[in-house]
Amino acid sequence: MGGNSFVVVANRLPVDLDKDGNWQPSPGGLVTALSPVLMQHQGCWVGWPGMPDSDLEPFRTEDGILLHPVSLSQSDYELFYEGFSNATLWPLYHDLIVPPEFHRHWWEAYREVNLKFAEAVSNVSDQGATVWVQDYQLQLVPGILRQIRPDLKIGFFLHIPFPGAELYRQLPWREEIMRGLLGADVIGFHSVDNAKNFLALSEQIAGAAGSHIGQPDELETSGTPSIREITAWVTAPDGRSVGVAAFPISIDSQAVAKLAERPTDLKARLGNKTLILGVDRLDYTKGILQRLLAFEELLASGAISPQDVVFVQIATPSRERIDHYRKTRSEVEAAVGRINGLYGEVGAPVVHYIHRSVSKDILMGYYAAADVMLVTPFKDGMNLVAKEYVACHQDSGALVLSEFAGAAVELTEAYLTNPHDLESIKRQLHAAITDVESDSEDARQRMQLLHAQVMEHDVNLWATSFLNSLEKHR
Ligand code: ADQ
Repeated sequence: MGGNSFVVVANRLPVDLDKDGNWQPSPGGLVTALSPVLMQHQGCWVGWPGMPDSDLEPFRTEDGILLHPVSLSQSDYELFYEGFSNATLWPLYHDLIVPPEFHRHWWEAYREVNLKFAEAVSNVSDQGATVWVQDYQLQLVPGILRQIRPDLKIGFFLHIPFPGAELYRQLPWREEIMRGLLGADVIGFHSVDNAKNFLALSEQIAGAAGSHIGQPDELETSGTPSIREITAWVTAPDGRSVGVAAFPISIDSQAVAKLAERPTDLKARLGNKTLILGVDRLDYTKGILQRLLAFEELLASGAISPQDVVFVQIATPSRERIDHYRKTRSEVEAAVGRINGLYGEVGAPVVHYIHRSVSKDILMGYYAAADVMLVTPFKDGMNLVAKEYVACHQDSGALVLSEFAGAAVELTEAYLTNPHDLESIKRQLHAAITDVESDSEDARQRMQLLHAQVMEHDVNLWATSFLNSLEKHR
């Protein structure tokens, strides 16, 4: 029992089992963000190891992080993870890009699995330990822990957007989830807008529960992206005050920039053309098809030529059993085939499509070589890919970035675009290509500003700011 004074709990452990049976660090925003923090704090990570019905003992990563596996059954995986987390909450929190499904048996599984995670955390946490709960899959964990372990300091961070109250109120279990979140001492979001959405909703729902928001005006004064203090307080139904604030997540900027220094022959292998890059999980929120269509229309109009440009899209397989993900993959792959059929030559495709995960050093080589990075989500909590690209470029290249990515709040010097408007993507992509091809001074200055922003505001600042707020609050 106990033994750990700092515990991170997330749906997944930060490792994957490879085909030789060895644990490898896994890709994904959360892992990228938290690994350096845990190594620094000698912390313990509670999570699911990634395969159903496994019964594993705690073990350590090569970096020395202690991992406590939580066992999920095949049915938990289907109902809690694929169902409620990824087919109910994910689309609801991303502004209904596809319709969320509401099923009572998925909700039951979500509650049971959250209870299982909370019990696992309770078992490994010392008296008075700090527990940092991560993301939308575990929103009931703070509330359960508050009941069974009132001695703990509990933080919660949401990695995806928090929608407006009008959308959120569709959720049949909205009050239970709000009460679950309000079990935390501090609740963190990527942006002030997300925090405001949460405050508005907790006012409506907490009103029903007989509590109120304190000092909501403080949010108004915190509109700068770098603010990392408690910005508002909510009085939870049990009378505790809960801090609510924006903590924009970031990357291990120095480490990323260093990896990008290694020379690659990628540009030469691609015929020294202007290289346009996309890197995403293959998810319908990421707008991969839209950017391909914009690229196709620019080729069709003759604004760009297959002799001069090449597009590489790296898309990690994701949630492949869920219908909307299958559909997105088919649409993307059909577009890649069509564009290459029309504009590619034998031995020289105009779109290169990689549908697998790649190692960090190879990925950084792509970022470093890319002249234009295309990041076009319809909605994204933050988007670390945009920040990784910027860390790899001191004063070269260009970032085309969706206004609807959380990163757009900080990366204001990017070529901002509305991914719902194909003409807007075409315009900004074309401007970015033209500017880098002409080595424009303006593009260089823009990248310098972006680079400075990301180098200064790194993941360590994000984590220490959140943890300091949690410490202060108690
Ligand atoms: P994601 O939706 O996974 O994260 P993102 O923030 O872009 O999106 O993070 C993806 C991470 O995976 C990046 O670090 C990237 O390098 C890596 N990656 C992507 N494709 C890869 C590939 N083919 N091979 C190897 N690595 C790959 C969620 C939210 C985001 C939020 C993060 C962190 O949806 O909005 O920014 O959490 O909070």
